[in-house]
Amino acid sequence: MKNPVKKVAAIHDMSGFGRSSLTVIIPILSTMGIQVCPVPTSILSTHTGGFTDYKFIDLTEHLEEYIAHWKKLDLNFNSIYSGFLGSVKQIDIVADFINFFGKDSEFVVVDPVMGDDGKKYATYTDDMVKKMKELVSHADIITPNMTEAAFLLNEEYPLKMDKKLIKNHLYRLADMGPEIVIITSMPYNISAKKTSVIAYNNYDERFWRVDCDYIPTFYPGTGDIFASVLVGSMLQGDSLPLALSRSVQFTSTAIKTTYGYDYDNRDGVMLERVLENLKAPVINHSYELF
Ligand code: PXL
Repeated sequence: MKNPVKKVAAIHDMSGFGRSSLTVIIPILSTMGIQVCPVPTSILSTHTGGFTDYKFIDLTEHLEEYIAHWKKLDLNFNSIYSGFLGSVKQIDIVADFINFFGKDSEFVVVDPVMGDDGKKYATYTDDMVKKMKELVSHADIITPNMTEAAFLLNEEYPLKMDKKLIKNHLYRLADMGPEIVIITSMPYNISAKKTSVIAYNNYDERFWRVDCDYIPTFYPGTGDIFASVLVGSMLQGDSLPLALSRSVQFTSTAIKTTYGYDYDNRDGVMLERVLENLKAPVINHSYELF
């Protein structure tokens, strides 16, 4: 049997309102020509960023049977991509999933979703943070934001923007297991009103930096958007720096498009207005060695 469409197993929550997790991952990867097979970790009425009293349905007790069915079907995936998790036990379940299905995949991405702006998300406990340190050892690529990188490293937030220290942080994260470490939302070049993504590839020992305009606002789900484009781009065969450029360019366009409107930020970026941009080539390869 020949199937030209690549598949990603996406282990994330489904939040009904406020564009994040599966509601952005599915349209982005579908637009990039990749089939998303969701493993829903929980269902929420909204994401947890700025909403209160949301309904949180933890699917931990159903996940093992859900995955057991997939194991019986002998499915395989070109990539496994995990994000928001609902409980400590789910982290073990994801590790088992990676051990079983990861052998046939091109790469495994763990986005260690835990918090932002120096704080943990409401449903994340200290035990989950501890456990996330184990999960990243199963990944080929990790994509923490600066807050999550500080949690993984037991460092103070914000991280100091000293080049040597940043490289040391990236080395230490790579020592935890992943070959490629990507830290987002780094105010490295903030004096030039830029925000940076800084990455390290342990395979060829090169560091990369991609800057984009800093926009003084916050939309939930932008980390999921960044990581989804990265997964799609790497599956299309892009190099790491090109995948970084593509992801930064798309996320930045989505934020800028939305920022022009007077709008409730909790609804996330206006993805539907920019989705078609994913089919355009990267206009300007904005990466540089770091
Ligand atoms: O975008 C990360 C994310 C995913 N899922 C849920 C969240 C958040 C961030 O707030 O609350 C439920």
